[in-house]
Amino acid sequence: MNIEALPFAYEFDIARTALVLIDMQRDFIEPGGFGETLGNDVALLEAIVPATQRMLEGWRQAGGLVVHTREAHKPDLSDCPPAKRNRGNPSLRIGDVGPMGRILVIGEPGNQIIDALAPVEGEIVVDKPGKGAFYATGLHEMLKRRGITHLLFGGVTTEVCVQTSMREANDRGYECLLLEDCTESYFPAFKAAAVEMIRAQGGIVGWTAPSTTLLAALGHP
Ligand code: TIU
Repeated sequence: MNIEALPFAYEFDIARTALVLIDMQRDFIEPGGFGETLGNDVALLEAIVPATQRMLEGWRQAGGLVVHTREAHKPDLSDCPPAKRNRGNPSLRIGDVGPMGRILVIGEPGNQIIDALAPVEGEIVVDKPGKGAFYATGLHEMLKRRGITHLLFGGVTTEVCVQTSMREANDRGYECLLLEDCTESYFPAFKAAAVEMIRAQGGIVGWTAPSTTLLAALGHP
């Protein structure tokens, strides 16, 4: 399959491509979670849910592999370096109890993927202690076993966990495309800059395209 993208056309085979949705969890998208404790307006992120849901449904119907990630730590926080927990001045730190349970802790209500994008059987769910999806997760091995060579990225936030994951994937040899309308930042200018820098210099990190282009190619106009 060949689709229009920037900086030039993107070619992929559905059987070798995974849709990777980064950290679409309540902690970042709903009030009372980690995103809000950092002082952010979470409403901005919620706006991408309908487009991301359409992309997810279209990709499932096409039979493509789906990977969901969650930024998540063990309950004893042994995988959360003090440098991460102590940074800045959030109203609640990782591991503290908030309105949706303990912040960024595996199994807590806030750590679940939002209902609209909930994983279904057969999809990969990765709990990641870092910003990147490949650090300390085994994701590369899981994808290699399935013959995956191409990754379509969506999720939050564009310049933090999405961009970090795309760069990690790029260094591991994947051909990466960012779905522009399925990703968002708490800072619109940072999203715009991240999208630009990913596709600059001949696609130094990868390609970008709107999900509507992908869905049209999959027969979902
Ligand atoms: N998932 C992710 O991007 N984690 C963050 O902490 N992002 C922020 O923008 N804070």
